[in-house]
Amino acid sequence: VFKKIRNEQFKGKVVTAEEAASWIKNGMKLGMSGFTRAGDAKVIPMALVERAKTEKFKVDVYTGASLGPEVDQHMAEAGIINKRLPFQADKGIRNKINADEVTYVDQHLSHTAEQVRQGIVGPIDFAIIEALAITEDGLIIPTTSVGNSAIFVQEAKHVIIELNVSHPEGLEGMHDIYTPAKQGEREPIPMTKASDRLGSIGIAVDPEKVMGIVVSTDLDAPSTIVPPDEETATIANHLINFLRGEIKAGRLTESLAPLQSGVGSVANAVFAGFLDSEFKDLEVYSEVLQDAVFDLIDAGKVKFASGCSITLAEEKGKQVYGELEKYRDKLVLRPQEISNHPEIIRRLGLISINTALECDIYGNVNSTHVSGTRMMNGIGGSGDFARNSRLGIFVTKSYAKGGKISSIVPFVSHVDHTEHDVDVLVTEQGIADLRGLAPKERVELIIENCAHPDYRPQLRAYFTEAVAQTGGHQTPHILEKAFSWHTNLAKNGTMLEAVLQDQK
Ligand code: 0RQ
Repeated sequence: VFKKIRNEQFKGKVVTAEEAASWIKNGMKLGMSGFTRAGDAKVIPMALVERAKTEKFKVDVYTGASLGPEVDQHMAEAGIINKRLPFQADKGIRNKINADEVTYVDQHLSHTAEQVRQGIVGPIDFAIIEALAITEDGLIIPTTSVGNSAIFVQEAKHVIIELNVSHPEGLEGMHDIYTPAKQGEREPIPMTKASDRLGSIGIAVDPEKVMGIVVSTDLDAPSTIVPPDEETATIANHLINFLRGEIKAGRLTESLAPLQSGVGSVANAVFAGFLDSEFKDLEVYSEVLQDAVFDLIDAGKVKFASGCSITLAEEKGKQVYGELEKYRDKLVLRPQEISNHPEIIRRLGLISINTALECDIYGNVNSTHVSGTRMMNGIGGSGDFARNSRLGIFVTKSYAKGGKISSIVPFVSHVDHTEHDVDVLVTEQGIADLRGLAPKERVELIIENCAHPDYRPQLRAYFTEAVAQTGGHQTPHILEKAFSWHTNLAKNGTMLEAVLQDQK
């Protein structure tokens, strides 16, 4: 342990998780490390869960993104989370959110740091940060993610460090911590390439603010990603053919442009699809680096990857962390306000690929709310990227739940990405390039290329009726029918007209 605490001012601060947890009082606001199950503080949350057995209290939990089971399952189920932001992806907390037991702020991931800096989110009582080491200069070296840790440490009243001795030492040097000044006093972010380094290898902290250091050996919970299936592989193929067209049109070269992909099975499958492509010298400028990114590095397809966290399935994690040296000069981990910063996304001209739950005939996308009301995970970084990238691409299967749900609907039941932010839509059926098209021009393209064949006739019928009824307004809708597909699903268990007719 003392090899990892390399600054004298920190050495006397080691305490137990129980002691650190006892400092946390009812009503406090915690800024915790962790992004998509990577780099979370783990033992202090579990000590809080233990305390909840004999004491009633609630805290607000702010993080980088979704956390592993310690917080988003166990703390949630213990009933000690009052408010949570900006992203989650666990059934335990999702159920509490949708049962009105946890208040959830679903936020663009680049926005949290700005709101912490302004004191809108906060003031933060404790930053609880997992660390690999504390350097001679007193820098906190993060572990497998950076998330919002730097801004939490900067703005919190007190800091607790979870020194995790199980992570590989080779992670040191992979982080690039750059924190913009407050708005109004800010310089341009000095980045012109995905591989640029802007800051220091760790998070600067006033030693006076560090109340304790808790030693931990718990590893990150592995990602639960499922391997590509036939349909997600087909989605990847459509997308790759589309990118070939962009090269032919002279808008891209074989090294494309820096790539971003969202979290989840579809997004990972799309990246896996690049393995068999002719594209080369690719760069990744993303937030989560999932398994497929490392496969692409191994295959020599990706020459550099910038992210904010590394989230791997169990086997892939063993391989990557077992030979970290191999990836050292090809990787950098940044704070999420940099990985997701609109200024950088626009400057680098990213190709961004994120996942929709549903999309409507005009191109609006819902990524977060099942049937308009129930929270799934959250918008995450998808909005940061979609709006500001060169190409905002959304992928989804054309149907869900065995065909009872069409992913293409007349009107999305919740809007995360407006028709202005969605350039290209891809399903296993095909691809719709919506760029430069007016709403009515997009309709047939989306129906013919992306909707499941079973649903095409009823989508066309809706549009025809909407045009007739409005006399061809800019965006024709029949307001009393716009959500009829969702109400049919709720009442009768399917959106499919043919089945509904049979039921009658
Ligand atoms: O349900 O798990 O019960 O089978 O939704 O769908 O097809 O497995 O896809 O794992 O990629 O998740 C949008 C949720 C997709 C995710 C979403 C049901 C479907 C299945 C999952 P089951 P799939 P994925 C980077 C950027 C938003 C945040 C984001 C997500 C389950 O990708 O949260 O992109 N994205 N952030 O059956 C009802 C529909 C449905 C539906 C699918 N129309 N109605 N249920 N499902 N379509 C991440 C960060 O920023 C951190």
